Amino acid sequence: MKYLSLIFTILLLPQAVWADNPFVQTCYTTDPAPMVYNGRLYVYTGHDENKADFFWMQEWRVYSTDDMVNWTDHGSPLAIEDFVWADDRAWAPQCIERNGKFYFYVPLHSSLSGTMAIGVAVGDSPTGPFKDAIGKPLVDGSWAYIDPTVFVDDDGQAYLYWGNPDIYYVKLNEDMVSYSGDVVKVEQSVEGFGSPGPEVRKKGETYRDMYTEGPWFYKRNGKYYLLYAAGGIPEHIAYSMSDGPTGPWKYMGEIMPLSDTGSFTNHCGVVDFKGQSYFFYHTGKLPGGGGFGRSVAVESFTYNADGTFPLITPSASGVKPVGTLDPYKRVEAETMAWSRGVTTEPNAETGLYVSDIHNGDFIKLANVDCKRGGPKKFCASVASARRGGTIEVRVDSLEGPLVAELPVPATGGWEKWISLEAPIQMGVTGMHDIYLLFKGRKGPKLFNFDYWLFK
Ligand code: FUB
Repeated sequence: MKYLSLIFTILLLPQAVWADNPFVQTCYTTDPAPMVYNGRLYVYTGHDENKADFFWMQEWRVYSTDDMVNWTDHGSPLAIEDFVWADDRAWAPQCIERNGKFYFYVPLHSSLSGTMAIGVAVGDSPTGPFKDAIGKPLVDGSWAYIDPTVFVDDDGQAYLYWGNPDIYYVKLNEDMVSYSGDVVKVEQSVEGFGSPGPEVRKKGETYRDMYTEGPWFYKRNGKYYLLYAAGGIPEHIAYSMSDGPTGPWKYMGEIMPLSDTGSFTNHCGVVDFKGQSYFFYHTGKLPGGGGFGRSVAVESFTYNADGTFPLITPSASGVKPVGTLDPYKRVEAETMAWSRGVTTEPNAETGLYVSDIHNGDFIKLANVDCKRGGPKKFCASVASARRGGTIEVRVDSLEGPLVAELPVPATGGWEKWISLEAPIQMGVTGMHDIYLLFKGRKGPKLFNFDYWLFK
């Protein structure tokens, strides 16, 4: 037995790992807005409903990672219901931190104006809870008022840009929930954005490009960047640059050209994290997805020496890990590099958990550091109102060596949690992908899953 374990330990050599796109599989997610805070990368998203025939979006969601391959679902800390003046269209958000508070800017359909408006919510942590900061829209009264993007300049002046098909900005006050001066409409030109503004574009004329929506505004090395969805429908991503925060803008070309993503919209966000630049966008690539069933994805890139963008192509392979997952600390079940079949549910006491677990569903964790000695036990917190099932722990692939099997019994309720453990049956050391494969009676939902760890 000792020799067998040794052979398996030797065979289970560390593997090269890649994350996968789209990086959220438990629901449809849209319009990614990344933010780095305290060494962790957060992504704020919209949420397309299942089988939707329009952007009937009800809430925003937050995901985070510290290794770029394992993403933790933080659920939905903000929804239409949190804005008494709004009744529809929880569209593209952005959240930033200032002086220890988190400001979450969102477009919504306003029941006051009957058009679109931009609201701002505030919270004390990057994952909320958030509440409407002012009890009314920040700006209201135009169908063009969507897709806010926010940036605080080095001199402390904050700017909020937004708009489809016009581009607007205001100078935010230091409180981040009010502004000074008027709403300014940016004049679009061929030099600035590839074409003149929508009201003067000539029908039938071919322009170099065309600002559409989804601006993403930031500064890098003294240059200001405005990235945006362009070209009408279908959308590619293009950008303009400027020496000042309010222009004049210079059209710089495409970043993510059109390709077969299955989504006629695209929407980007850019951030640097752990020394690497990342470009977030969305596609329709999740099973059953499409133009109204979108999913967020990420690519890494390197700026050209002059600060311009390279062309970035959507990939299924995603990005390389920039950290490892420690399985000897509690791992939330809703932390995953990939999953099949499962969804997540909120619970006031335990927080988020993994639900909708059926026979054959699985969760993959990438770049898991099993360390030198290797684990002796697999522990998990589970609940089942029915017959339960089994969690198989497999290494490096779904068909990889089965290192532990944890039977899950009926626990008396879908949220009646019990902690269980099962022995690890062979040596697993070093870096591996871990697959938690769920088995049980075919058909019904088997059990719920809150967290796991190795001992
Ligand atoms: O997600 C709804 C809308 O679709 C966003 O506001 C736009 O940017 C487009 O992605």
